[in-house]
Amino acid sequence: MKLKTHKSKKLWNYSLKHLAGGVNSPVRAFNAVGGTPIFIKAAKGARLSDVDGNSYLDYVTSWGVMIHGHADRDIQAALCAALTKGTSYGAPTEAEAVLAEMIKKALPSIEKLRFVSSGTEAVMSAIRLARGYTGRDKIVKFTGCYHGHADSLLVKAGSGAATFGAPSSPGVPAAFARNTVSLEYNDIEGFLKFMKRSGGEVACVIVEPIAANMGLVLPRPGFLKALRKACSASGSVLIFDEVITGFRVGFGGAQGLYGIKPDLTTLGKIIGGGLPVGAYGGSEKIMKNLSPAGKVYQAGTLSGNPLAMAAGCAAIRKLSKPGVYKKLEASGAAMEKGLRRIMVKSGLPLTLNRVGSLFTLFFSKGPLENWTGAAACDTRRYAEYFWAMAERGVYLPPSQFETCFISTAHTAADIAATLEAAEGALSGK
Ligand code: KE4
Repeated sequence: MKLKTHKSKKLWNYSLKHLAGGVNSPVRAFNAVGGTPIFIKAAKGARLSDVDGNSYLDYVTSWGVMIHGHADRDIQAALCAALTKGTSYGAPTEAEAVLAEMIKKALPSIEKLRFVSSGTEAVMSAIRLARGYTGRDKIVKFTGCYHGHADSLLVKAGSGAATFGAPSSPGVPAAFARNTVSLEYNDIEGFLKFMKRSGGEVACVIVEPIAANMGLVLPRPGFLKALRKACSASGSVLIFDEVITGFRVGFGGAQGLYGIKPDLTTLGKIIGGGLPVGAYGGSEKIMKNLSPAGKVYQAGTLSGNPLAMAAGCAAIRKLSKPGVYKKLEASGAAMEKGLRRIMVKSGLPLTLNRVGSLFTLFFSKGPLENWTGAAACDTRRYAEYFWAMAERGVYLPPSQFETCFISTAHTAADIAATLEAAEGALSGK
């Protein structure tokens, strides 16, 4: 049935008058799927309600933040308690160190950490720290991985890929981009060849250990190990950007899942329980170079904000309970089993990648192992699928190059309803 969108349309015109591009983050403008962005009024558990009264099963979950579902009772209670004591002091509080200790216990590669207010800020600071620690300027990233909007990372593979990066956005100085090399994700040989030649100039290699910003793309066996070995050999800092995978694919993140110890880790999303938080941390040897102990400067008015710390502690505490990841895996496996049946029945060129509660249905025959593969997807077909699912009460990421997230609030009945919607959406019924 056609979605009622009258109020969303009205609010979209209002927002376009006051907000740049009508949104506070580009993907929300629905450019990749067309149509009017859906304005959300409220959310509870696995469901979103929009301003026109439509209800959806939510697989964006605020881009992976809401692993416990929306308006979680325990997180809300922690926030209400913190709220009575004020909202921001700009001074140390106990809660910051408590949350830091919880994160360290989950991710033993982190001996010291620093909270900031977004994933971008965490990555930007980690890169500066790696450059300050090594005294080198060059950094290596992988095409299709997204690490936030810091200048050093808005860089696409330049001509000849493994030479200079080129800005992927106006405003990023070419001189800046030249210090970033973007290689192909999962291309072990290409990476080793580059590091053999230039590893001594590389301050850090930053990677999404499981890539979730080209749609979900898993590391090939040996890929992460090759990064670890080459960084150790060249004295480059290995940074795992776990803003998405941290506390998502397991309590120990992707580094726990794959048993690879990075030198620095960046975090965000889940650790803030729905409030703005980022974090970066690693070995004492590196972290002691950060101001005020060391000379690498980084600061932030709302870093370690009491409300965000309270929400983050509640969110991580809930994840430490037995059975949480077993439930997420069971939901993910049920989703995968159902989608694979529907994919065969549809006869369409489709590929499904999944790990735990993360999955992406690609409109391409695949396999999907890097950006080259992802870029070949039929994004027009994805856009049709997005709207067909929205009309059936399922809210997917408004881009083929994002990942779906299942929360602990999604029930078996929700998964079944989603599969029924997908069967209809893919068969046009
Ligand atoms: P934020 O600055 O958006 O908190 O985090 C940046 C970031 C860093 N690293 C990874 C691996 C990320 O996925 C992100 C941000 N993720 C996107 C969604 N894929 C945020 C959504 C948006 O940009 O609106």
